[in-house]
Amino acid sequence: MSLGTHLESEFRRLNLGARAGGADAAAAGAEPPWRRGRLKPTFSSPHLPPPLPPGISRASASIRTKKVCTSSAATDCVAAQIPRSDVITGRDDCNVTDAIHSRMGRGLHRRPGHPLSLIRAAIYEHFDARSGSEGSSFAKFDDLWPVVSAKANFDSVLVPADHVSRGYNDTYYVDADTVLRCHTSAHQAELLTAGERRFLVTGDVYRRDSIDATHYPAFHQMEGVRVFDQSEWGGEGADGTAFCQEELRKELEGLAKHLFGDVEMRWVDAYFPFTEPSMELEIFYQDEWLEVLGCGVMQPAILEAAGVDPATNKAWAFGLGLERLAMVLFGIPDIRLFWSDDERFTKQFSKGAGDKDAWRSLRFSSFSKYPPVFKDVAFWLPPSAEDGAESTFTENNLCEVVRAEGGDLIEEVKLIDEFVNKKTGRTSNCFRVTYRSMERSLTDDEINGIQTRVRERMEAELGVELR
Ligand code: FA5
Ligand code: MG
Repeated sequence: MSLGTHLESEFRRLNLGARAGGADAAAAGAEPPWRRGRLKPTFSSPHLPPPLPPGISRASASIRTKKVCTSSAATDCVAAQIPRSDVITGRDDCNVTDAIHSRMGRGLHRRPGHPLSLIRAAIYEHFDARSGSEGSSFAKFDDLWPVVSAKANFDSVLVPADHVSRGYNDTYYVDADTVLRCHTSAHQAELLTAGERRFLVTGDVYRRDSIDATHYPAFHQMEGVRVFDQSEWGGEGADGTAFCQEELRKELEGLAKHLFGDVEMRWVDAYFPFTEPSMELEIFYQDEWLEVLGCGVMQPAILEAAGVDPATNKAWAFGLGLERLAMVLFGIPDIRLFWSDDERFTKQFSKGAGDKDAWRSLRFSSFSKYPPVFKDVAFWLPPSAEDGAESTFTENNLCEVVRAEGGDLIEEVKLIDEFVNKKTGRTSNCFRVTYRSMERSLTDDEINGIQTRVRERMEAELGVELR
């Protein structure tokens, strides 16, 4: 699959990878042009860094976290640990918001008795057991600083200069050269260069994204990398890439079995700039296929730039979504719950704190389902969005505005209608915003107030004409 096709088809899911085959690819390829036209940066002048050869970032080389959250009380761990001015500069080349800053530094994946920490430990258990039998263990990193150079996040893993993920529409930039990492792959190159050959990196990552039950703009990934030398795949004549891919497949199927026992899953061909071949693993959950991880055989150029001879070494790499796996493992229905301080949620998992086997039996039981409130907003796109030029209106920008006003009360933002007025040629969209609290009933006044502010900001900031 060409990268061009990738750019057209993959924006909605905001993946660094795109499916290379199967029914989903056909569906994605059928995306109408007005959707493609939305793939524009937020800022009129995005000042993207020029393409650079793969290498190690200045910023990410020094990023072992000094400010660490170890408390199990959520309120002790708020973002005060990362000064606002470190990530919100007020300049044009910064698009980090207060809503995002408020998620930083929470350390959910390290917090005892949090589901993300429990699943992290359960995954470690799998890799520790594997390496025990092989005599060499996986190094584990879970405190690498999430603010990295654009070079580490993109260039060091060969993301092309024109790749959609680099845009301000998709990634949070602190400045033109510095981003909130959008994947843990940002640390591959520096760790390989530092001599690591088997490692796991767990951390919070950030993406401007759509809003629904399985997407959140701050989430957690675990990266895994393992390098093999040619003695392991049988020397010169043998196919090291095929060997590596097979090892990877077995490793991840073994992990899925360790976590879930028998679960319905499938492999889907994928594209990532940093692996070839590439695959994604999906698990059948709540009547749908849920993508839980991307992986593949590392591009030789990444090894080479890190001082590892690609002629005699091959590596696999994977990046898995911890929330998605924890949703399946514990039966958590909505990704917002991971951020909840409601004791009816946190207490269900805190008993896992000192018990290494607790994850095997813990299941989330819904404490209550409060009614949703639906609000539709219909508008004409700004003319720029229609002629394919850079536009202030994109779905990600809309989601950012909605989230800024509604926070975690927003359950979903979904396009429900779109048409072109034949006379004027203008395009109309209608989005449905679903409001629902995980913790209480909402009042009409409260939601009307939020929706009014959303509408005002849509006109003022996104250039749309409300209908
Ligand atoms: C990546 O991020 C690649 N870096 C993964 C990778 C690593 C591939 C190494 C090859 C080698 P992707 O964009 O598909 O790929 O994200 C990986 C996983 O993160 C997804 O499968 C999903 O489980 C999770 N994820 C992605 N976006 C979100 C989101 N907005 N909210 C929650 N989870 C998400
Ligand atoms: Mg993906």
